[in-house]
Amino acid sequence: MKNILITAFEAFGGDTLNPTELILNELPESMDGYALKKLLLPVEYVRARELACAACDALSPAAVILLGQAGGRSAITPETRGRNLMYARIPDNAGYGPDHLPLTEGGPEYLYAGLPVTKIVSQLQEKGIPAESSDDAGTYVCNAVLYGVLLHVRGKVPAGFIHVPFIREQGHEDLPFLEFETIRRGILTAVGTVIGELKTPGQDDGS
Ligand code: PCA
Repeated sequence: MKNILITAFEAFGGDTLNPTELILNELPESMDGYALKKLLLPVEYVRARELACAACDALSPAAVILLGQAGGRSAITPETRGRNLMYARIPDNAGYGPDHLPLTEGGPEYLYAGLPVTKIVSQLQEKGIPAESSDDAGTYVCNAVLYGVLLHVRGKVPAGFIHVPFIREQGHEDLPFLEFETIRRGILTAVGTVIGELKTPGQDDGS
């Protein structure tokens, strides 16, 4: 069975949970003939990138789906690109707080995700799940892993990142959130979209 690597993050920034960790635990072990290989990443610039790239080498996945939380957003947002920039508003969980440094010296400013972002968004919206594409994965650890993995796989493996909002249980009452069940259904749908694209590339995406 071919592998799909799916990563999520631990809690950070004063939160005691990260919705992506809960979602990772809820995903099935396999879907539609693909083994879903789950990896929980620390919210640390250096180690998260290293661990994600090492998993790509070890698993030779057919696709890589990276998940992270974007507090304050109100929709599930597949990212179109990663940026060669680290800026930490708060230090990462290892205490590292880079202030406008490149992720990879001399690397391209942007690397573009290989997942079918437009199709994921439309399939989520068809199910009534709030979704929109994003071209700004931030400058924190999520972007670092996205950029690092895209650089590592060099276009040979479709890889990308999906940010999800807070969930109610996190108690950020003044900020947007989605119900956990909505996000869980959304990520399952997105994984299904990626698998569909692997099986029949380029169908019904207008190309
Ligand atoms: N979100 C952070 C890092 C970990 C996470 O879930 C980010 O957007 O960079």
